[in-house]
Amino acid sequence: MRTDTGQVFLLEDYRPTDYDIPEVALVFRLDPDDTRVAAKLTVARRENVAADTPLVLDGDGLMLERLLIDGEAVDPSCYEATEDRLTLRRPPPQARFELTIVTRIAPAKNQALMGLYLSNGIYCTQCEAEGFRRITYFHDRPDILSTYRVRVEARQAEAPLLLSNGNPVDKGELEDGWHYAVWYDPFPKPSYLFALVAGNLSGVRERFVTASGRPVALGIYVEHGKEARATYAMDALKRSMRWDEERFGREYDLDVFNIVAVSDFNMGAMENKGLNIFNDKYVLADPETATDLDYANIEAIIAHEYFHNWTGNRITCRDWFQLCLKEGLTVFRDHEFSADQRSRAVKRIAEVRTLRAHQFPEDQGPLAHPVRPRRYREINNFYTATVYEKGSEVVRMLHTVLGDETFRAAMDLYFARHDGQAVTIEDFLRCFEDASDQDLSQFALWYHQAGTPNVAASSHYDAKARELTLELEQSVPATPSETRKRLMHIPLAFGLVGADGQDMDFQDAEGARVRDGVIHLRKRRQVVRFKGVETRPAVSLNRGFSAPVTLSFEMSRQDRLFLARNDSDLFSRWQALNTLFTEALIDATASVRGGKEPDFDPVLLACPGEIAAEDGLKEAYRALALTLPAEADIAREIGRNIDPDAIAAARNALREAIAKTAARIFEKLYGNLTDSGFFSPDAQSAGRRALRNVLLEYLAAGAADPALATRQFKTAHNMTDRAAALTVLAHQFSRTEAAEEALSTFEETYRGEPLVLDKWFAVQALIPGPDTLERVRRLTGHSAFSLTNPNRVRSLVGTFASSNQSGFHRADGAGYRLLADTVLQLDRHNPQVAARLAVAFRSWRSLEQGRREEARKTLARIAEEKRLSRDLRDIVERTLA
Ligand code: B3K
Ligand code: ZN
Repeated sequence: MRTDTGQVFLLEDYRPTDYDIPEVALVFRLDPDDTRVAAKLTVARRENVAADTPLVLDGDGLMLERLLIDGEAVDPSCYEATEDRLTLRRPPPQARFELTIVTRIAPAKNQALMGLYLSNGIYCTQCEAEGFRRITYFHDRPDILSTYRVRVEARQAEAPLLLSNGNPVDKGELEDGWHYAVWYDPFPKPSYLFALVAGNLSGVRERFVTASGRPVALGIYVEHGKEARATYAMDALKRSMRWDEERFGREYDLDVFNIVAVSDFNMGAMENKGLNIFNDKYVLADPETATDLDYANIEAIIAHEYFHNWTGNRITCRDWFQLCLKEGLTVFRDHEFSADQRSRAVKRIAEVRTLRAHQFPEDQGPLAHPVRPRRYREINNFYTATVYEKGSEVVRMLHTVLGDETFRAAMDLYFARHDGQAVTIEDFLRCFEDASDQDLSQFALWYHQAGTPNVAASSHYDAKARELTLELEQSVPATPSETRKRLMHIPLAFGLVGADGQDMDFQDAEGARVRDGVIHLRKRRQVVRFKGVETRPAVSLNRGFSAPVTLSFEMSRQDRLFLARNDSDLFSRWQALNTLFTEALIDATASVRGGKEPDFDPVLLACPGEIAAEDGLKEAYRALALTLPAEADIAREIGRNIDPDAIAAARNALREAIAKTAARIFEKLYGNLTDSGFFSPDAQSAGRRALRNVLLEYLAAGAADPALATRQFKTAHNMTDRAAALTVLAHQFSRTEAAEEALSTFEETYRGEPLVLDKWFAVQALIPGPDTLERVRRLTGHSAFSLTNPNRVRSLVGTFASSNQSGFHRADGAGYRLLADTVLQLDRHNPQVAARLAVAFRSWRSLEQGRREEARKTLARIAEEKRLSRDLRDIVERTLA
């Protein structure tokens, strides 16, 4: 375990290294307990650096066996090697020399899953952010770009497949049943993109011809017998490659592109040059074992990692403060890809829901940080929703502000100007300034300033003057270590919706008739006047969620209902309905806490039935419109003194009231959407299933018995429908015989399918109510559960802590204690996953007093532990601060 030295890294301290390492040659002799790594580094002293300047390389848990300079053993008095550092006190006088470092490592003992480790008998690596230093001593930082030649030697029987980055250049047999392969990657890259895979895997292979006619051999490697489950990922890969050529003019650059799926992985996937390594959850899919959500995630993540080849790999980050340079931009690119492949409005709504569920609470709590942070103790804790999702929103705003053509020109300039370099957010923004001739210094605050801005808006219509006035005011709340905030540039897309539901014309500043547009809010207060507005419109603001802000728009209920029924911008239409639901749920929560029965506006209760039957809308869209805000969404909107039980009661009451109001429509539609038995993962078919399953949830809420859900569970032809029925049974009929029976049938059926059992764990972790804690505790003893597999840990304990509001936030604090126990146990072998789990505490201050105190005590107990990893200590101390 890495010890916590309390060291803080600051952006302003950046300086280049004294020595560069332009070339790396690695030789691995693989053994589970004793792998030998020989690294030959070409070391080049930079200009103006004194000849006797020491060379200091990073390590992490390393054991040095030999050290040579230009082939000669180095005298022990000339260097010092510790587990985490190699210091060459007096490097040779020549400006360029060859340093050979031999280390020994034990992949089988590596449970942190960083560096070289074994997953189910497969050797694999994870080097981002600082895992390469667990393999050999190196300048393990992203501004050191090197070409890599990698020779992998292994026992033929143990590892018939030997992969690394770049192109294959040689292979052959060795003595005693060993063999080898040599790979060369001509594109200089940072060490975090190094990868090696060796094992007994089976491949799905295809060929892709790039726009300029270059053939690329594609391979996706999975466990034997699972080949058929990789075909969807292969299809998604080919579509991604084509899309990047068409939308961004980016072609693939090596002769091969390989993807390997492994079962023990700390996150979703990794974009290593030419050799992406994936959590198998994001590769493997067939109708029997994967849901539509799994298919959509696979498509998005395959695309994301592939897109990194240009945004991240060809152009990389100067230092880890610039993480959003590759992540925010690449998320934007994968969002656009999915929007083009599926429905744009549906995709946008899903993105915004994710942003609000993950990034908003981060931005509003103790872990808030700018999209480009200025300090960190442990960089792995900064792979956050802010860097990724808000980072993507910022790129989307650049697109909104500059328009499609200029945006593309700026991206082209970025690729042309910085190919092969390690750069900063400033370099990136300069391309947009140069391509547009605009000053983006105020816009740049989106990168530098934490916190979710609030925009307060109100409108007034003057019938006589036929003028609409829109008053806008922005404010950015204080966040940790930043109390004074500067005014931001907030691009708000809008439209004026007339009585017929169509967008109305108005006169712009130059007197031209226009229909919709973007307001650029740059001052604290701004008044915008629209002239020539014939009748009073309903104002649709922040269309498409053009800016990631919270919007408080003073608007009559009538107008909001009107927009919920008529707005031509489908995102804003969804938003209007969602706001109405949220307001109703906040009121209902107050009623429950006051001991009163919640009651709801019948007009609102009728909306879901109307939308469900609106044929002009895609099924996937209707499904989203019918989905009530989650308990966590309601809690976030309430903001303080939160009582999760009252929220759950209010939400159940609204669901039931809607179910009663629309019962006939829902029943009929559910019947019409009956599954044909033929499965296709395409967006339209998935949309039909999504709508049908939302309807099932309502119908179950209005029903006295679980018959309908049981029937769907028993007759389902695919995992989407089966898992949805299981969820309804387990959550809405919890602890009934029907629910328990379905759970045990499911367990029986999928005994040998770890990824499906993850769904089974997660469904149970989400059963509402205080008793679920006992169930979760019991399930940690299940034979399929393991603390060393991140997917298992996340599906059971992670799901419980991050998403079961009434279960985790049990009033007696037992949920918090369970999480603390798990986190502490996990921290001993996998700090990254432990720290990630502990993030579930981040909103503790907004709880009601009793729970707040329980959460505080539990956090304090973790903080008191002496032997915490740097990862976990960083999260816990910032959360408590
Ligand atoms: N770049 C990796 C994430 C690495 C996380 C390291 N803690 C996957 C991705 O964002 O594409
Ligand atoms: Zn990424």
